[in-house]
Amino acid sequence: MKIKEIRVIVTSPGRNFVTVKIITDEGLYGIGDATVNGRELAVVAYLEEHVIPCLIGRDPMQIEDIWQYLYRGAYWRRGPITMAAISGIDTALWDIKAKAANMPLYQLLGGASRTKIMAYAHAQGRTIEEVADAVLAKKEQGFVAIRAQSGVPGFESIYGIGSSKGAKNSEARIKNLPKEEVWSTSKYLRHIPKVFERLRDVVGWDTHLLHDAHHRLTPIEAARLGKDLEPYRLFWLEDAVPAELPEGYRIIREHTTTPIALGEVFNTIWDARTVIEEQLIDYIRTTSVHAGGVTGLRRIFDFAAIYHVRTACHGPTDVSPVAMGANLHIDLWVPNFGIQEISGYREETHEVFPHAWSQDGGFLHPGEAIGHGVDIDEELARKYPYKRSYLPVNRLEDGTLWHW
Ligand code: KDG
Ligand code: MG
Repeated sequence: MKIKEIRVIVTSPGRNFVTVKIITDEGLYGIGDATVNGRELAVVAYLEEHVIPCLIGRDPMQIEDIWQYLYRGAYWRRGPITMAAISGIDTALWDIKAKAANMPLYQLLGGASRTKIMAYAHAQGRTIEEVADAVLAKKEQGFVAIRAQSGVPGFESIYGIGSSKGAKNSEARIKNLPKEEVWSTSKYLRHIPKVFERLRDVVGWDTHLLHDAHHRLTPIEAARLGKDLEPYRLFWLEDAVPAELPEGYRIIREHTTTPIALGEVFNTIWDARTVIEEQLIDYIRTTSVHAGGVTGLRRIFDFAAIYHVRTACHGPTDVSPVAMGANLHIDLWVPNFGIQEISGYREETHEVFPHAWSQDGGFLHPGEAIGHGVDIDEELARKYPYKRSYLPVNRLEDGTLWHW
């Protein structure tokens, strides 16, 4: 079998997605997600100009060799753009291999280790009562794990969820440039423990509660927040501190027993090494789309297992249903599974990416279709042209640029 053609499909059914489609001379094809939110076309150029010409005519069964060729062979290793391109190719190749083997991908990985995949949903609100209502609504839908995000009094936006009141007619929105938000860590730190105190009152103790600090704290601030949240027994505190300095997580660990999750912006096992090896985190949140496909993710998760770190694939709306499908096969197999995020997709996204994976209340399953079970309707995809779009940026009250 040989790789005959590779297409890069850019579509925007509600938001932008970059999808790789690898077609073989025997008619089998596979697809992979290569989306980097806000920098999509950089991955398209990387694939079209530098990756695809090297792969035509190769044996698609040699997944590991192709991975190493694209990773080591480029000399310029790692980074989100390179790794998303490798991820898209790798996921499509695993799709082809599983189809050729006539089995669902999870069987090829070693078979199912569980019958269903626990997922967590997002709940957010501007006020504590709005958050409480949103959490109860998710519980009602059958979720046993819920991430709760709250507005901070005095600020218009609800951080970390990508949209906010007042953004609609802002100058940035009109010019299609990044929206600017305002942030105060001290106000946030005072407010969040009150949110979780109330949430425990309304939701009880059987629902797992999670919180995402979205990289906004320093290590000592994160340590204090973890400590203040201990009475509410969080499932985890996510992305407390940017992990460019992984050693910073030692400070958090020394001060709190609140479990720590990290890794949605990691691209390789090297990014994850220190925090896993030193047992500074409890959950590793890498996904197939940003950390090197099925090959990269499997390697990270196996490494994490040695250190009692459990898995928690990132699953926001910008991780496409294709990567979601691949992640779910890994989730079903991986021995050290923890949880899977799902923030939900718009109807048109589901239509462009028909998938075998399914949701039953707060639990997911990859399905029994051969391959990873996700396809792309290319004709429909053409109806949703790419629109430049950015994540917001964040400033402190004095104008200093901060982490978003
Ligand atoms: O593209 C950025 C989003 O994926 C991110 O902001 C979502 O933090 C996120 C999460 O935990 O889902
Ligand atoms: Mg996050």
